[in-house]
Amino acid sequence: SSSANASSAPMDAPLLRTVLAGFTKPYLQKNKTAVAAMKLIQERDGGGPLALDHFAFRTFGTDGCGISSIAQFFLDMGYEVRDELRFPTKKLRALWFSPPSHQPINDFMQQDKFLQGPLPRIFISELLVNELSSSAQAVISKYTRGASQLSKYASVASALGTLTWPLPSANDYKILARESEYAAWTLVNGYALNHLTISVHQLRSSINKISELNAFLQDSGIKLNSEGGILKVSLDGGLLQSSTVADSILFKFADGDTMPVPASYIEFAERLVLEKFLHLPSSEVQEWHRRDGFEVGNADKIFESTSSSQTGVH
Ligand code: OOG
Ligand code: NI
Repeated sequence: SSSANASSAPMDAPLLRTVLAGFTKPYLQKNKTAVAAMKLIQERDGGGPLALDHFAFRTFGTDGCGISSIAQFFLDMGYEVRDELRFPTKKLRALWFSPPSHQPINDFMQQDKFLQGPLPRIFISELLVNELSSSAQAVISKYTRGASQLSKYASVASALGTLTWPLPSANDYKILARESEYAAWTLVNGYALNHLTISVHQLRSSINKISELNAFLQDSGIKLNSEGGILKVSLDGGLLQSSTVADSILFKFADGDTMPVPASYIEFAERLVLEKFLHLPSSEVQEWHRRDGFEVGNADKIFESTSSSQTGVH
């Protein structure tokens, strides 16, 4: 048929691959710990490419700046919306999106051959802005109102490492930080890649078990998020996650003030083979034979990777 169908976008769509790589460029420039962890893992694992489990973004759920703004690019590229996750205490909700196919794209990030493997899932959260205090809402809307008409360029802004709203003031940042560290993070980082996640079970050495990987990273001096314990395990036992503590970077605010703010972090996920596929020889196990999706209990603790309780920066 000649009708346009986003969900049948070609698997080798160069735009998707190039934009995914583009999201990682500002991330790799800003986040020393993420880069250090990736290098350590790659060297320890024999130098092969690292497969990616998912990319994550944060948004303000108001004025058209929420999940849908950055999700649109992925939907147009053939991603499909999957489950909603809710975090009432943090006043957040999230959606995750599955890639157009589980086929490996072997030349993903081909320039440096650093990241290859299956297309990553996408995890996008949004702050339920209308549940915040009126003072926090007033601060957020100062920025999101003007950015509303730019929301279709969220992915452009992310890949190019820019905000869609004016440079925030230090005072506005502080007002938000008191009430929601997620809000403060989003004000200064915008649509920046919040983290990418290494697919632990796709590694080839003994660090393809997340407990081994965590020990290796900690022995190498990488600080991991300790909220609720280093290792986060889903209720069904099939999704195991850990993450670093976000680096702090010096942010120059609109009024000239400079303050350290949390940037991004890196996550690690091991997905176990589902019970009904345990009979398969390991050489035949595909990504879709494993525990898919996300887990509220894990995610709730992983969000803390950028919080002052983990970074120690108040
Ligand atoms: C997302 C935290 C949740 C996961 O994989 O469950 C998460 C965030 O920090 O924005 O990444
Ligand atoms: Ni994640």
